[in-house]
Amino acid sequence: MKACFMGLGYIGLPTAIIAAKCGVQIVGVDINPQVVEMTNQGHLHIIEPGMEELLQEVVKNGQLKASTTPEICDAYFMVVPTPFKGNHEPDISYVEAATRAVVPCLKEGDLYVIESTSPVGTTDKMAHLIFELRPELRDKIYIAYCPERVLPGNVIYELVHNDRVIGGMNEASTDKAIEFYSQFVQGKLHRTNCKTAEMCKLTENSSRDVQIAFANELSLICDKAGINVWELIDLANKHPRVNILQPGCGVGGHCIAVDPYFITADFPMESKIIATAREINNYKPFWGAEKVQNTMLKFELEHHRKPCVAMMGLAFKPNIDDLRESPAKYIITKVMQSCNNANILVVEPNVKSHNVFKLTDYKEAYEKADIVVMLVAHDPFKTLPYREDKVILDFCGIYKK
Ligand code: SAJ
Repeated sequence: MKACFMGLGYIGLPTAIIAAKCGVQIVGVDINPQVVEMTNQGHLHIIEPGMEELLQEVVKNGQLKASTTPEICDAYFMVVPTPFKGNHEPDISYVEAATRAVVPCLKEGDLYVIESTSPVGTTDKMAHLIFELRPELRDKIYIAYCPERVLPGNVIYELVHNDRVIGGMNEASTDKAIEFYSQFVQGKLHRTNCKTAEMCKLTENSSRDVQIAFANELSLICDKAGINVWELIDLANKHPRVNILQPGCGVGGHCIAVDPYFITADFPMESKIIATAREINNYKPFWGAEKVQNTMLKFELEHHRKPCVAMMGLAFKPNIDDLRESPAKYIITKVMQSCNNANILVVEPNVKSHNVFKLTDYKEAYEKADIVVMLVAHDPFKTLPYREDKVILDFCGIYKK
């Protein structure tokens, strides 16, 4: 079995590596020649614990090679980004480009799978494109959609153990895709059709977005009402059928803050809760920045000097070094712009250095600061004792105050 993975990013590369480890011959394709070169040298261009050792092993034993162009294989996987355009409209141009690139390689009996998070109907659209370009392949190839579900940082375990949803264009396509994934997935493989599988991925991330929005909304209400939101949620969660998530400084990353728009763009009249959740979660970092600015002004009025402020955390969630689409980064940038960078200490223990922010050690910043803003619940921050002599804005529940 020889498989081609189109896209060697945070999902494509680990999946290709795990499949190679389980005996599939892999050609990994990426448009970025640097990624291809690094991969062929056994160097991981993404950050994922334990993955580089596996890459080196499969490159060394010839199970995986990378290239900028696809070649003739038995199965093709589209694992490219699906961002959104200006007006939150999904952009499936990378999926289309990857599909066009593999079409000349397709032959009777091959399997074509989309893993990229995609709006409902994308698999049908790509099938249409394939058959337009290669009409002789109609009913001769297998087409399916199979979304990924892994949590960055825990990919090796989750790729193998998570259940997967597999939706074929027809029963034979579902069978063929299940046959492929059962080579390396130990979780259950659930059968469905491609539209349901596409919607399932969007539903999973929208569900989390809505639940986080509920927690964030509570935090706004509690702030006004003078109620400790952390205590409130802990108490409400004592009810056997209530399970509220934690508020934070917003929703970051490239999945949960993006995927719900793939539903709202296509079903605007029907997706009111999903759209509102997006608004609430987008508003939270804006609210956070205002809160910090107001606290700084209050301090200045009371103490007749500008405060020193420690901004604790830059990443988009706890204990990772990924800063992309981070609400904490947004808050820091906004606050710095409003005060000409004066007296702001930026802390991110998971990153050595940053090209925009000068980073300060977390203990040093905490010691020096008059105002401490807890933005991300990184583990090291939890070791800092609560200090009554400082103003502490706890946006992520370090002290639950
Ligand atoms: N967050 C909160 N409060 C919470 C939980 C999370 O504010 O109680 C925030 C985080 O700080 C972060 C954002 O939400 O800014 C997203 O973090 P996350 O851990 O919820 O999710 P991601 O984006 O790292 O990964 C998600 C996962 N999806 C679900 O849990 C439904 C993962 O399984 C998916 O594979 C991934 O999206 C993806 O690639 O789609």
